[in-house]
Formats: sequence, C-alpha cells, structure tokens
Amino acid sequence: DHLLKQFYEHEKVAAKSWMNIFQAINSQTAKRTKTLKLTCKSAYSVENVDKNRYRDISPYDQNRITVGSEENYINASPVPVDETGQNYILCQGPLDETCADFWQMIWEQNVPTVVMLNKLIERGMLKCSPYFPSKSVQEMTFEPYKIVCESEEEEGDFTVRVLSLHLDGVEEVKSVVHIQYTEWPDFGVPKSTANLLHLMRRYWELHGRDNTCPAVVHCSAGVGRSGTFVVVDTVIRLIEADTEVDMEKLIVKLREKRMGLIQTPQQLRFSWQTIVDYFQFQCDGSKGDEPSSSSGINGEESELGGRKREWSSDGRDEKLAK
Ligand code: PTR
Ligand code: PTR
Repeated sequence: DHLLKQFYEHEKVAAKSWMNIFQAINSQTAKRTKTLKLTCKSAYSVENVDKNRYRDISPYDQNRITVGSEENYINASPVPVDETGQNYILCQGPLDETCADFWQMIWEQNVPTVVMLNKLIERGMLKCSPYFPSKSVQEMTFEPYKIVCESEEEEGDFTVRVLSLHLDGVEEVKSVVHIQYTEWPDFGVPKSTANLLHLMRRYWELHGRDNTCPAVVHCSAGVGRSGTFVVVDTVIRLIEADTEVDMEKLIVKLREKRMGLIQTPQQLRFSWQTIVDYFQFQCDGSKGDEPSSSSGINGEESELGGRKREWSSDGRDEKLAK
C-alpha cells in the first residue's frame, strides 16, 4: 500500500518539472542554512584553504570531521541518518596533500567501507589523488600510514578491493573494503537505475546491511554523486521500514549536514527513479537482477513523467545556472 502511495506521489511530483522541484529544494536549503547560521570558517582559514579541492564545497563548521588530537581540518562531514541508523562520512576526493589525513580519518573513525563514485581522471582532469593501492601498485605509504592491496576484483562497472591499513608503531591492522564505481560522470547519472542498484546491493553485502559503523562515501567534491547515493540508500531503507518519506524534506535535512547533496535536477530525478524501480521490480516478483530499462531514464518515454527527456551521460548541460 505504501508503495502504491509512493507511486502516486511520484507521479504527482513528476508532473511538475524536476527543475522546479530542484529549485524549491535549493531555496529551502538556503533558508535552513541561514536559520541555522551554518558557516565554513575553518575551511576558508589560511592554514586550511589549500586542503580543499573546490572553493565552493566545504564542510560546515557545525558538522565536520577532524583528525588527530589537534582536531585538524579535513574536507569531510559526518552524515548520520537517525531514522535508518546509518552513518556516512561524505568527503571530497583526497588531494595529494590530504591523503595522509584521509587515512587518519579512516583509522580514527573505524571505517570498514569506502565507496568511491568517481574516476581518478574525468574530463581530462585529475579529480582525485590516487590515494589507494591496487593490483598494479600493491602498496602505498602516506606517513605514518601504509596501505596494502590484499585483493582486487573487477565486477562489471565497479572494482572491489580489500585493503589493509597499517599505522607506524601500532600492532593492530585494520581492514577496509574499497568499492570503486567507475561509470558515473560528475554532474551526470549512471548508465541505468539497474546499474546503480547493482552497486547498492553489493554495498549492502560488503558493508553489511545493518552495520552502523560509518561508511565513507566520496566522489570528487563529495556532494553530487555522493549525495545521490546516500539519498537512494536512505529512502529505500525508510520505505522498507514502512516509514513515510518526503524526498524534498529529506534532502533539505541531509543538506544541513553537508552542502550541495545532489547537484542537478537530473540527479534528483534519477535517484527517485532508482527507488521506484527498486520497489517496482520487487513487486513484479521478477527474478534476476535487472529492473526494466524502459524506466525512461535513458532517453525513452518516461512512464511516470509522461515527458520525453534526453539523459545524456554527461549532465553538465542540464546543470542549473547559478
Ligand atoms: N564548483 C565545483 C564545480 O562546479 O566544478 C565543485 C563541484 C565539483 C561540485 C564536482 C560537485 C561535483 O560533483 P561531485 O560531488 O559529484 O564530485
Ligand atoms: N553549483 C555550485 C557550483 O558549482 O559552484 C555548487 C553548489 C551547488 C553548491 C548547490 C552548493 C549547492 O547546494 P546548496 O543549495 O546546498 O548550497
């Protein structure tokens, strides 16, 4: 029943334009940010400014991760979702100068899983420092941390690596599962909803569906794609727990934890579509792994919106004018 309701709600909303919904979310976010007086002073301070990949994407002072006893700055924000008990840490793709900080965060926050949603190079630009070892470079050191690649498995559009994390002078070794999804362009959407759901299911298996330890989710800025991932995971869990979900409110609320989650109307619509496909596919009782590709997300007629939309793999053109 609640699924059906969700469908109707979705239909109703999709009848408006996604751009309008997205803009409404943005203006509500702006209001909340003002009301809560959220600031980014630490990000802009002289000693930290070089630790940011993008000038306009920073953690809020009121909600950021720090590293070490000196509480050093890192461009990372904890995103706890009380309603689902899940904990995420969203962060930017490390810079060369912040790789050691990144691993320190993984160590100190006891992070068992890292989900990486970007490629190292996108549009011919370095979008993230090569901070993790692989089959070809088996070991990396960022003093005082050493990371060893224990295994690497290509699984279609993502690669799963098991890494071990060593800290100089400490006997304990921590194990980190690293999932790198390589088919999601910045400001764009994945190939299909099935493709993202495949990743989601693997994430649930590897991280443990009920694990409350934080998972680090990052892309290049750690907002667009990472935000989409967290929203999809959260809404699926809420609906499965029979909790009512208001997507717009949820996104505004999550954006109090980290700015800019979900960067384009297209990403918003895609996350919504992925959720619908997840449940539709389960209701159909179909077996196999793939929801139908006629979901309208890849340029076909949308059953829900009833409008024809082109979904280029590169969503940049559709990006909101600032
Ligand atoms: N202002 C930068 C830009 O527009 O390029 C910041 C930015 C970069 C924002 C990438 C989001 C980005 O996407 P993602 O969070 O998915 O890496
Ligand atoms: N579009 C901006 C840019 O690339 O410079 C980035 C941005 C977009 C930053 C949205 C924050 C955004 O969301 P919020 O409304 O949460 O500040």
